[in-house]
Amino acid sequence: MSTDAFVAAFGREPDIGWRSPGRVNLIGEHTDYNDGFVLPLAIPREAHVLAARRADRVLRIVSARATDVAAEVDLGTLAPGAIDGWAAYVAGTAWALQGHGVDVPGADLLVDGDVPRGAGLSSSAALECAVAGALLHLAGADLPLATVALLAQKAENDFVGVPCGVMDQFASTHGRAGHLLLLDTRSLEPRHIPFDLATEGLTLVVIDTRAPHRLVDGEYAARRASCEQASVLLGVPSLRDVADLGTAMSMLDDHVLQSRVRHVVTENQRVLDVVALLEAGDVRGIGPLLTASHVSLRDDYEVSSVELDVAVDSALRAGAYGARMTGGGFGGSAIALVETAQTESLRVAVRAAFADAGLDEPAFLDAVPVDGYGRLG
Ligand code: GAF
Repeated sequence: MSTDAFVAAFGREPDIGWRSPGRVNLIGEHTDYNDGFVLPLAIPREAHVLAARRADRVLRIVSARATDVAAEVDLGTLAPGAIDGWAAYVAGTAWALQGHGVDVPGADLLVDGDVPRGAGLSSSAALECAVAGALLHLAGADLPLATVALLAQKAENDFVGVPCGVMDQFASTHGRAGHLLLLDTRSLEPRHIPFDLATEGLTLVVIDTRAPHRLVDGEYAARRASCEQASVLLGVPSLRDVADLGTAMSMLDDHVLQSRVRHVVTENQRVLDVVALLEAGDVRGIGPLLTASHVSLRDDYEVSSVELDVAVDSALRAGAYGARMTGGGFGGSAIALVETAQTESLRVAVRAAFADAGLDEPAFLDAVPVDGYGRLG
C-alpha cells in the first residue's frame, strides 16, 4: 500500500506500516477449540495497516476500500458494543492490547489488504494481527508472538463477539515461508514443518467458491457448544482427551453428539498422520487424508455446503490427490493438492462443474506458504 493514500486520508505521513497474512488450513478443522492440532500455512494475501501516532486518545480508522465507512473511537471509553462492522476488528484489537496493559496511543490508521472477505481465508485475523503489530510499534511495546495472537483472538471473541479458536491468529503471526505451522492448541507450542511443494512439482490450489457464509456465527457457536457438552458427558477436559473412540461412542446416546465427537477425534489423528507422511517425504500420500477430512466435515460435522462439495468432488475427478474444505465452512474455500502440470485442467474442470450445478464462477489462487506478520516495506 502506498503512503499516498495515507497522506490523502490524514494529511501527513505514516510512522509505521505493518502486514499480516491470511491462511489456508491444510488439515485440522474445528479442532482448535477442542485443544487439538491444526496445520495451517500463511498465504500471500495480506492485511496492511499504515499508522501514525496522535497526541490525543482517539483512533481514527479509514479503509482504503472506498465502500467502507471510516470510524472514530475514543480509547478512554472503548468497550465491546461501541462499534460494529469491520472497524470493530480494529478497535477490538486496541481494546485487547489496552486490557493487557499496553499503553495504546491515539492513532490514525489506514487499513487495506487483499485477503478476500468471507472466503474462509481468515481476513479478520489478518486485520487484527496487522493492527496489533502497528499499535504495538506506536506504543513502543514488544510482546511475545503468542501473546499477540491470543490478544487478537480475544478481540474477536470478546469485542466482536465471534467465538473463534486460536488457529487463524497463530497462522497469521507465526507463519513461515516454505513451511506449515503445526500447532498444538493446548500447549500452544508451534512447530514449523517444511512444505516445499514446488520441488515436488505439486500445487495446493485454493478454490474460493465465492459463496457467502451462511449462518456461520450461530452454527459455529453451536458446534463449539456440542463439543463442550460431549466432553462433559464423557468426563474429559476436552475432546482432545478422548483416548478411545469406540468407548466414547458407547457412552453417548445422542447420534449428533456421536458424529461431532467422531469428527474431532479422527481429525486430530489425521493431522498427526499428515505430519508423519510429510516428514517421511510422502507428500502425495497425504491426499486421501485431506479427502477423508472433507468427508468427515461434510457428514459428521455438517459444516460443508453444496459449493464446497462441488469444488471437492470436481477437483478429485480432475486428478487431485486430495481435496477438502478449509476454514470454518458453510461457504468459503476448498483446497486441492494436484500436480502443477494439471492445475490448469483442474481449474477448467472445477469451473465447468460449478456452471453445470448453476453456481457462480469460483476464483482460484495458489497457496504458497509465506512469513507471518511483520513490518511493511
Ligand atoms: C474458523 C475459526 F476462526 C478457527 O478458529 C477454526 O475453528 C476454524 O474456523 C475451523 O477449523 O476459521
